[in-house]
Amino acid sequence: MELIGYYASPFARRVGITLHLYGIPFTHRPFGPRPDPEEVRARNPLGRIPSLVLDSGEVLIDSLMIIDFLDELAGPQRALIPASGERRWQVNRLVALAHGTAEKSIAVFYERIRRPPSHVWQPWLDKLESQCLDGLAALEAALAARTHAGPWLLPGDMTHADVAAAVALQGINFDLPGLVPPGRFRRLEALSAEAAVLPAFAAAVPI
Ligand SMILES: N[C@@H](CCC(=O)N[C@@H](CS)C(=O)NCC(=O)O)C(=O)O
Repeated sequence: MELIGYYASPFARRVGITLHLYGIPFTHRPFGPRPDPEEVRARNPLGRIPSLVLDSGEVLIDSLMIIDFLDELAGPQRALIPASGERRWQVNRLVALAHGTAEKSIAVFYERIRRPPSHVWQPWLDKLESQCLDGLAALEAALAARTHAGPWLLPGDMTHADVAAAVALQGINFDLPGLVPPGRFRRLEALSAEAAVLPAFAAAVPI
């Protein structure tokens, strides 16, 4: 199995971390859409990362769909989300929030870095940045509302929601230094620090 996409992408990184957490062997091909457009487009007609190339040669695209596939491969005992029930939609609810926050952060990144300064529309950039911060604030509020002990968003073991939340915050701090002042989302920072020391996170660091 081959994972296409560098870990500076929060979407590729979450897939890489999930593969490591599940103990699924894979080869990482750290291509990116800008330095390696042909390599990326050869696996994904949309020219985006991540893609997962299966041993059969079949290619899966989009981190959410890839992780859904990996959950089945890992099986119900190891999957970071139950197959059904309330906890499943609670995990997905929080993943959507964290994943959406990461999407907004990438939109900010493209506005700031890729667009010529003369073509940046500041009110649009301001809106994207505040959507990004609002997403983080909602995750922080979810952590503040917990009635259970432990570092994670939901009671018990770490779920996809925690991985997605940690990846979103770490990705924002990597791509957009200064956007989030340290201490602003201290519960989320604590969750992120807890996740960052796990071998799966350490094996998939953005460069
Ligand atoms: N919904 C997709 C988003 C993937 C995505 O936007 N990847 C970015 C890198 S972080 C990309 O490849 N952008 C290039 C482009 O859209 O042209 C997923 O979850 O995998």
